[in-house]
Amino acid sequence: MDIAYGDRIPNNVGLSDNKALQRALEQWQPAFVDWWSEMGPDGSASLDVYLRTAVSVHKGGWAHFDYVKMPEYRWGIFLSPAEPARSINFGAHKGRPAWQTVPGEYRSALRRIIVTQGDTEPASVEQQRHLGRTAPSLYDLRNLYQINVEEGRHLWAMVYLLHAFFGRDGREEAEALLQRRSGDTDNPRILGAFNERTPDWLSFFMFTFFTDRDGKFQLCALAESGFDPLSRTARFMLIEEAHHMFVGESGIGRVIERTAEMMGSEGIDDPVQLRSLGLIDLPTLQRYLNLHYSITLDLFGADQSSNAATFYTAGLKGRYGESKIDDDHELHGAEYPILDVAGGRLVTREVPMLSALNERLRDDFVKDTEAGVARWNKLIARKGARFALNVPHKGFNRSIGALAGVRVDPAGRVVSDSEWEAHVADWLPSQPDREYVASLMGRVAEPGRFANWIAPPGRGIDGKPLDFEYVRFD
Ligand code: BYC
Ligand code: FE
Ligand code: FE
Repeated sequence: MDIAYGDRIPNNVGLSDNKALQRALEQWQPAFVDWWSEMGPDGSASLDVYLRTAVSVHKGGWAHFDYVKMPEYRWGIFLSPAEPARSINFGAHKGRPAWQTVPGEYRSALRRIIVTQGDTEPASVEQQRHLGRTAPSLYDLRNLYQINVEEGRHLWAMVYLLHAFFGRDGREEAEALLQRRSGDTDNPRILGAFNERTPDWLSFFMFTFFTDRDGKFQLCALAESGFDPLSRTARFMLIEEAHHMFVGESGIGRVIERTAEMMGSEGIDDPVQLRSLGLIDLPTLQRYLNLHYSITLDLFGADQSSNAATFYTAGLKGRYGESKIDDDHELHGAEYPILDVAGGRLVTREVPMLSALNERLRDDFVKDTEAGVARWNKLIARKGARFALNVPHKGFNRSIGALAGVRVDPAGRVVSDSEWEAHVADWLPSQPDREYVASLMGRVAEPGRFANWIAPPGRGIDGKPLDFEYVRFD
């Protein structure tokens, strides 16, 4: 089905044929707009931003670029095309036709997954709302806003599922999604990482590299769902997610380029000297990496989780690449290694794979992350700098799962509290690191100009030159 752009809510789900649903969503819409104006990008309402909007769900020409004022962005409901005769490909219902409505016995589990996913989307917009004030270029400002409107659309995607399939309690959950606030002590967002601050652009790029990548892996697992509307929704969201991770990887890559250039061509390795040149030294970058990596690892949940086993057996949430895995897709008798502490050291222990599916998805994420960090290291080497970034051990700085409360250093050694205290400033961003990075932040709004601490990108957006006016302020 093509996208109905004439409708108040653009959609390809035939909204105009379902008046009750249309009315319910049209009632939620003003609350969303209010939330956006209160918690969305600070001071952005009158700006003209060169944004991409989805106009089709088919491969190739789905994106349309033009200047848009963000409050007028056409947030809508887009599902990837249905696969004819799709069946459930894992769990106890393997081989049966995929569900087009919610199976009664899994209603609350499914709602919980959708609410958890939905909660992260507005949370990230809230976390990023001040960043526009200090964007290092118009190009970067535009990318931030693109991500923000798409995370807003991801919220719409989950709210559609809640309204269309969960009746009154779905509508209540949809309202609550606009009421929780990132970092609020009384009514916080559901998952830890989404209550952290994103105070500067180094954090923002790390967030989009690591935390949006959790989005990728969770959405891939949901794209496998036997509940077809969730699967189709997740598949369309994944197309947007790719750009978010690109912003993170290329953003950090450009910081590295600037610093490694100075290290390689001038032979300056001393962080103090690099800072005096207004650059972000690589040890500082490593500490930010350590923080965002470990916070994001926690997002995958406990290493052993009965929820995860239930989600899988019920056919609601699969593994990454489920249909490409060669096994029984029910995991009878299968085992999987998880980490544990024994005799003051980290050890691995085999447990039933069904209970370890969070760990397995985390490990898939780890591999993807390592490949990205290896690309950064190539960049460093190409500039002739002698430094390598490391992905810390999976047990480092964890707050969820069996290793919560165990002190593990980035190399994977269990350490005492006093050792931790003595070294934590080498491992995680310190107050002086944060102050230094904050001191670099300041809006650069002249087309084609970039802040000193970051290199320009290789090319512009939508084939436009780097000095294109990606955001207009008048
Ligand atoms: N923080 O059995 P467990 C994205 C709770 S990112 C706080 O392991 P489960 C995006 C848990 O709720 C993708 N609490 O949980 C990225 C449970 O609470 P109760 C988001 C946590 O259910 C960037 C208890 O601990 N999508 O899209 O197996 C920008 C026991 O835990 C945390 C999803 O996450 C935490 N980190 O696993 C914008 C997909 N972790 O019941 C967007 C949907 C766990 O004891 N969510 N808890 O009160 C899920 O599949 C699962 O809920 C989780 C948790 C994998 C997150
Ligand atoms: Fe998202
Ligand atoms: Fe995202």
